[in-house]
Amino acid sequence: MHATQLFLPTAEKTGREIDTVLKKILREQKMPPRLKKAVVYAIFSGGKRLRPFLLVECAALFAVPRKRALLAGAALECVHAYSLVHDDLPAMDNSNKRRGKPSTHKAFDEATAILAGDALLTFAFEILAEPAVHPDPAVRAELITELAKAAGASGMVGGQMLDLEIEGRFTKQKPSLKQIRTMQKLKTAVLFSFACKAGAILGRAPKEQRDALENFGLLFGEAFQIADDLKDAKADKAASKTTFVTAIGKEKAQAELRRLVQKADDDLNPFGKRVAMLRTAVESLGI
Ligand code: GRG
Repeated sequence: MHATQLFLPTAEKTGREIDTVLKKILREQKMPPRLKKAVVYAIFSGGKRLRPFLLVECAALFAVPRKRALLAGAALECVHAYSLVHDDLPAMDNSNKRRGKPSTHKAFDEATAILAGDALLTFAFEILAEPAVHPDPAVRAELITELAKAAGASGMVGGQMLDLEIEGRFTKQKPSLKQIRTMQKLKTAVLFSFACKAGAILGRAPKEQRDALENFGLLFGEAFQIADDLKDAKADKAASKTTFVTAIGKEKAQAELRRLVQKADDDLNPFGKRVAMLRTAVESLGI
């Protein structure tokens, strides 16, 4: 079963709304036709839109107009799509398939895939700078800063670097569990954390609630990564890939997943009944 299967009906509805927003804003973008084709290919190839779903759900807690949350979610999805395009490149994970289809560099070529990734990354910040995201420029600036931090060298890009190191490209030293944990946190969880925090930023949430959602997103992301690794455990072992699961074994990883799910769920307590959907999302990772 896929990690996110349980709460797909609601996530799917948000996903469709995100697709509508992305289609509209991409239609208005001027760029060379081949680049546009590659960007469209990369972003409309069946992603679950999980990060925008979390952003929209968290923003709803503070009565943020849905249109604003969807725009910010679309920006976040652009960053996610870029990361997958670049991750699949021969110099990175060298993956010919993504979501069951040829990866972008296979459907086009390497140079076009690199540029499509670059375009998606920069496009994300262009979207967040739009007044339609929030009338207050200070809120938009905060979203831009936080996304830059989450996606950049101290976040996802840093995590990808650690992943290459752990893979043994530059040294034969065996990675510690702490290093693997840090890598997974940066590579995956920080972007989930941004998703939840962004909802709070858009809603000008009080610090306590914003911190709780930021932490919730981090735990959700860590749990999501372990759930994903558990799903891929057999293939990862065969490919000698180092993940939390291959490092500590399936049983211990399951226990860690349950612990993270419980902690993430606890972070939602201050929000009462309004977080039923988020709770279902969390539970679907660990059951
Ligand atoms: C190249 C800068 C750079 C970063 C790459 C995110 C990432 C870092 C690599 C992707 C490879 C990977 C397996 C990451 C772990 C996180 C993960 C499971 C991503 C897939 O996320 P989903 O399941 O993807 O949300 P969909 O297909 O639904 O969009």
